[in-house]
Amino acid sequence: MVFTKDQVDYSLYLVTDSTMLPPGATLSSQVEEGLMNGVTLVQIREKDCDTKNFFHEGVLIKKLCTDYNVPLIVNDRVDVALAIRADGVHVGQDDMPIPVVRELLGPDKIIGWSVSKVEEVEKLANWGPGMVDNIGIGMVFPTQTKKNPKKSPMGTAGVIKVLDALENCGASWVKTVAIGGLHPDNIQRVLYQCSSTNGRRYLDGIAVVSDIMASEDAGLSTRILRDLLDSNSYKFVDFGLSNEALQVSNINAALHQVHFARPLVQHMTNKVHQNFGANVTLAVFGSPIMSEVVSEVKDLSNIPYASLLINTGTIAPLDVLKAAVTAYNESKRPVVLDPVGYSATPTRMSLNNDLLSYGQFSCIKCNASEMLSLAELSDERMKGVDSSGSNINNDTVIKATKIVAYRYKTIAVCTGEYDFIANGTMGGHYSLGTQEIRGDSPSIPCFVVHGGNIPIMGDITASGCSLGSTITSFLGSLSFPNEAQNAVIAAVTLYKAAGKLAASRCKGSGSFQVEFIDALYQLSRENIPEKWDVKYELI
Ligand code: 3NM
Ligand code: MG
Repeated sequence: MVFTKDQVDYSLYLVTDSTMLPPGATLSSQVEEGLMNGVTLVQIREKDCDTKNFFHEGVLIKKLCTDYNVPLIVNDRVDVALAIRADGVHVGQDDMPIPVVRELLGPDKIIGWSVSKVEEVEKLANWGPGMVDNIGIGMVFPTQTKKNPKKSPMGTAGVIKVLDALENCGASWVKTVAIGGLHPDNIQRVLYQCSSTNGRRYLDGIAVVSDIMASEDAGLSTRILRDLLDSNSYKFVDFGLSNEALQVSNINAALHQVHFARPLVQHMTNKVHQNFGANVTLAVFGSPIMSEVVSEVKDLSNIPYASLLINTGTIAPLDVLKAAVTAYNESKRPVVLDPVGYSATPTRMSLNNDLLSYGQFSCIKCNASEMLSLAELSDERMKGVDSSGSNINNDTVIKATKIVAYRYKTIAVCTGEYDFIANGTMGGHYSLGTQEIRGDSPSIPCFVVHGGNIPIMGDITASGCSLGSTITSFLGSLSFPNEAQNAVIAAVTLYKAAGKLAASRCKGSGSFQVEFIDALYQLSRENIPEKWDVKYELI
């Protein structure tokens, strides 16, 4: 069988490594288990094999692949690929130059290249079609498989940069797989999060080594990966906790639902926010817990209606935050991020970027200057602009909010005189390849919540942070899919209404704090949103 390039299915790409085989397995037996259960492309990658053995193993694997009608790629060794009549070659950045590989293999063979940087994409785009057919984008996450790696993990954000570069360079012919540390617990998130910003390009597949090669049951491991790839839907929050729960279709119902569920809201937040945030949470029917202990995150995340707020104002250790996000993601409970001072220092930026690459967030809430930085739209002029003195125009803020929502597949909330809420979750759907265009950042829904400025909000500490507590309470209470957007709108609207009421009653910033808790308490219990002097609408 000779494969034409456009017939290749990149969805589940198995890369071999015979140094990690479990007892009783051989290279061939593991590959065959993979082929029987959904592997669509095989690469022999044997770093410690002499030429004779590489050739003989190659002949065996080539025969297997032919039996299963799957193309075979050889890593590095153009000579071995030619000798065993493989379908192509994969090379890294430090291997034989691509134009030479192409010359040796001829125009019809498949050539793959390991890529991690935008410059490398520009290079392959300059070569034009007919040179590189596919790229392995990696390493995405840390891995034990690649000994002495020359690059560090790029996270999903790094993959997105490469996909964007392919779009910007017009390299539409290049197929993409992500590689490095990919396993059942993260592949759906990778497929879901990794799309180009213009919405045209998704990964064509994933490549794995250890998940299959080191598995005691390679067939089962492959099947699990295959099913996750094919499901096309990442349920990162599992609603449906109780039959008694209300369908949350408006603010009134959302408030009823928080009242009913009394969600546990775990805070990993800054010291200034802790006390006020706990009181705000209680006022909106939530049950706050302030804990930054790794050993209990799993237990807390398993409590019904648990939700997590991460606020990076006082920076907790990254490993604690990562453990918490991982636990809540695994328990399929909501996680909200408040990236306080995102671009203020490189430390904060890299911590937040790490979190965003290693987890899935249901909501990201921040002020306009943080949102612009997250969206990479801010320039020097905007540095240091805080939420209160903001002079950034609303169109730019809306654009940034939508970019962030879309990039992180989340609900992005940007606070200010007008609060903007953009929903980039796409219902949890993902797909492979470029054929299906699921919308881009300008096309996602965006709402505005307005009711006038409340300047005194800026005169007390932790008022922004405690909106995070409120949103997290509302999200934690949910029981039905597709309600998250409404819950976030309800939380933001309630918060603004309480702010206005408190501002009308207080004597100064001290009594505003007290009046604000009272107002939240009162408005949640009365639950008559029609009477609030705050509106929201789709823009
Ligand atoms: N190439 P595992 S990472 C072979 O970044 C390889 O280019 C990488 O192994 C790259 O699936 C990698 O066991 C190893 O993590 C991937
Ligand atoms: Mg190599």
